[in-house]
Amino acid sequence: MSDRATGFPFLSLQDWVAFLDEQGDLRRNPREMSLKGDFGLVSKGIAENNGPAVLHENVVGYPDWRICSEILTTPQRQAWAMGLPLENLGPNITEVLRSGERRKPTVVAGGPCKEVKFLGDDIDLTDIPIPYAGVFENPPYFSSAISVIKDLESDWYNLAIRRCQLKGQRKLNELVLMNQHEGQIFRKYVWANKPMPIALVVGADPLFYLLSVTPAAAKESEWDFWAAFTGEPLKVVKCETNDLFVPATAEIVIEGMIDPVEREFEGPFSEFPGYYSGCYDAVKVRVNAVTMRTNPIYYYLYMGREPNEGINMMHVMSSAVTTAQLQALVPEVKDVNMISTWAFTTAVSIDKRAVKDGIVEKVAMAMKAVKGGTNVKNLLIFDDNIDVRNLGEVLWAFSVKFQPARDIFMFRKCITSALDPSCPSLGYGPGVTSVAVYDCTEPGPPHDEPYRREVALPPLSNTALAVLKDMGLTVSPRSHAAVQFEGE
Ligand SMILES: Cc1cc2nc3c(=O)[nH]c(=O)nc-3n(C[C@H](O)[C@H](O)[C@H](O)COP(=O)(O)O)c2cc1C
Ligand SMILES: [Mn+2]
Repeated sequence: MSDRATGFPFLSLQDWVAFLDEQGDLRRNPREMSLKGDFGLVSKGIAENNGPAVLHENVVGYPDWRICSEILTTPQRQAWAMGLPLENLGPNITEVLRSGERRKPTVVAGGPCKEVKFLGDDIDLTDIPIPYAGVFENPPYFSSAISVIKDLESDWYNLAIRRCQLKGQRKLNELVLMNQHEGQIFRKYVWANKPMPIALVVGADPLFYLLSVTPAAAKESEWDFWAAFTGEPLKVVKCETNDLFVPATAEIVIEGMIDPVEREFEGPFSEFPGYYSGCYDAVKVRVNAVTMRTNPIYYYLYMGREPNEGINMMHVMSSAVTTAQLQALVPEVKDVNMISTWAFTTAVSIDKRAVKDGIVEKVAMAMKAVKGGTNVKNLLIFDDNIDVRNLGEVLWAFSVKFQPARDIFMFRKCITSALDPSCPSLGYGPGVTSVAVYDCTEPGPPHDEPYRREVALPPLSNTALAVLKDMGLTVSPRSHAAVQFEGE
C-alpha cells in the first residue's frame, strides 16, 4: 500500500469506498446481515484488530442498499482521507488546521444528493436501513448523521456528527448537548422562540466526516477547513425546504425543523464512554424533505467502548486541533494526545526548558478554556522529552516523576461531558465534573542541570549499532543519546 493517496481529494463516499477497494483495504461482505443483530460486532472486531473497511452487500429487508463501515478506523485510512503522509500524522494535521487557507464552500446548482427527492408525506425514514449498535437500543439510531445548522446572528455554519433516534416516518430525536456548539446555537433559537432549521447529512466524503468531529473554535465553520486540506472549496447545494447547504455529493440528506420548546424522551444509546446513555429529554426533528442518490451507501458508525471508529476519529482530530488552540495561548505547549474515552484522559507535553513555576497551572487553565479541552477530565502534563503519543513512555513518566501528595491539583467544577457515567448530573445540563491535573514535569531550578533533568541513555556508538545489526536487531533513536563519546 502506498503512503499517499493518489485519488485525493475524495469527492464522495462512493469514491472513497472505491479507492479503499483498489488499495485492498476494504472487504466486501456477501453474507446476509440483519440490522438488529449483526452489524455492531463486525465493527467492533475490525476496530480491535485494525482491520479493513467493510462493505455489506446483503442487508436483510433492504435488497437495494449497501452499508459501509470502518472507513476511517485506522491511522492509514485517516491519513489517506486528509491527503497527508502517515508518518507524523498528528503534527501535520495541526499544521494544516493552523495555517492552511480556509475557504467558504462554493454553492453549485445541483448534485448527486438530489437524484431522488421525497417531500412531505412521501417521506418514510424506515425505508433507510439503520443498524442497531447496543442490545438495549430501540428504536435504532442514525449514528453517522452530520448536523448542519446556522447561527441565528451570524454566518457561522456548524457541523458535527449527532446521533439521531428514529421516532417515526417523519420524525427523529437529536441529542443536542449544551456543552457543544449546537447547544450554544440552539439556545439562541430557544431564547428567540424560533424553530431551528437543520440538515442531516448521512454519508459524505471522508474529509467532511473528519472535520465534523473536529472541535474548531466557536464561530469557525468546520467545512471551511476542507479547502485547507484540499486547496479547493467544498461544493454545496441548497436544501429544498430551508436555506441551509449540504455537500452536493452526499449520499442522503434529511431536512427538518426543530421546535424551540417541544421535547421527547430518547435513549438509551451505546455511548462513547462505554455505557448506555440515560434517557434524555431530547429535541425533535420534524422532517420536511429527504433527498438522496439513486444508489446510496448507508454509513454505519459504531459507538460504544473504545476502540471504535467514532472514537478513533475523535482522538486524532481533537488532539490535533487542541494542540493549535493551546499553543495560541501557551506557546510552550508541544503536543497533545487524547488517550482514552475521547478527551477524558489527555496527555500534554511542554517545552522542558520552560520556566517551570506556574506553567503547568497555565496549561491546565488554558486547556479548560479552549474548545478542544471541553471534555478533558484527567489531564497529565509532561516535559517534552516524553513522547505523549507513546503510552509506554507516558506510564513510565507518570510512575517516576509524579508525587501524588505534591503534584496533583483539581478544579472543583468544570464543564465536561454529560455522558460521563461518573458525572452526578448524567442526562441533565452541560455535564459538570471536577478536573484533576497530574503534574508529571520535573522540578525547575535549582535542579536544572542537564545531568539531573535528562533521561539516562547510552551514548551513540556506531560499533554498538553494527553489533546489533549483526544480530538482526535495530534500536530506536529514542533509546540512545544524540552524542558519542569522544574518539568514537
Ligand atoms: C458516532 C458519533 C456520534 C456522536 N453523537 C453526538 C451527539 O449525539 N451529540 C453531540 O453533541 N455530539 C456527538 N458527537 C461528537 C461531536 O460530533 C463532536 O464533539 C463535534 O466536534 C462537536 O462539534 P460542535 O461543538 O461544533 O457541535 C458524536 C461523535 C461521533 C463520532
Ligand atoms: Mn463547531
